[in-house]
Amino acid sequence: MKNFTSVDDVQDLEGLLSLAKIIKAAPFSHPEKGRNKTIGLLFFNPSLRTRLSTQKAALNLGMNAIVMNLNTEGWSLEFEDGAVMDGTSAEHVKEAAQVVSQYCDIIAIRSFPTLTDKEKDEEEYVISAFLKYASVPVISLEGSTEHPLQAVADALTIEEYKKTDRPKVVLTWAPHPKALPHAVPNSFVKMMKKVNVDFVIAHPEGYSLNQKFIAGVTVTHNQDEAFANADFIYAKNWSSYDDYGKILSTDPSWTVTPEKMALTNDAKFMHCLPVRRNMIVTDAVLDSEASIVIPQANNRTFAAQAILTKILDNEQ
Ligand code: SN0
Repeated sequence: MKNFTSVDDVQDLEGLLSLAKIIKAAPFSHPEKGRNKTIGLLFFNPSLRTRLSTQKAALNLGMNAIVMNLNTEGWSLEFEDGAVMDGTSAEHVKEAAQVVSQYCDIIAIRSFPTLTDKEKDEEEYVISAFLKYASVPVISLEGSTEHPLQAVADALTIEEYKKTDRPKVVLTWAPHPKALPHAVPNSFVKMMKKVNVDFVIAHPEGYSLNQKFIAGVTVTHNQDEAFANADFIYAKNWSSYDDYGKILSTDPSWTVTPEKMALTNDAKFMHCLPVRRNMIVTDAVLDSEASIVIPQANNRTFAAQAILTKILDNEQ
């Protein structure tokens, strides 16, 4: 694997998930693989799990990890080719990406969408610029349209907790006070299309994800109907895609409650975290046996370690 910026970069998903399981059983068995290699983790936005689990994965492989919060500590970067830089941007990504490539063997980047400029977001203008100008592999730590490391951890978690060969998985929209990106649901949808699950998306009207991602997937506006017989409930908020970046609803009837969970086939509750309690999901569900959000977050390390292994080995 050269770069990992999309779920589509995985050629052999079954192989990747098997590798993640092997790594989870023995995370310290290849301490030499990353010797004298450095990963640079560049953040334009906040992070807890992604930062620490990717750093931990790198350390487990004997790599060095250096981290920088570019938004607060770095020079403000210019991304436009040919720009006259007479404004606030001090440095062009062209130099920045080439320079960081000399210090790091892998560059990993988190860059959320603007949620105002759809075109720019869809171009993944930050990650695309690093792909263009960096001379080393690039990993997405959540871009504007995808969060592929999260999706690998999610697939691993479903694999571990499923009770049937083909479980029913429901991705449900849930209310949130802020406008949130589409990256997590987009990558989750891409991933669910690649694994053996019966997959349904439930959301209120106006919250359709980009057709590019959901083509061929069953979508309903009836959450109760979707929850019937579900084995996994994956809750997530996202802002409107059609009315780009807007909050059209905070309808509390979409919050995941014990009553909603009672409609399922004793489903497990999943969320990528951070989660707004009693908005997305009530305390009663999040603190119940049904919730697997903590082991789900733990799998972030093994997903990242599997991806780093593939990149270091230059394997599919
Ligand atoms: C991000 C998102 O893409 O939805 C990161 C998830 C891994 N989530 C948030 O920004 C939540 C912020 C909040 O205020 O709850």
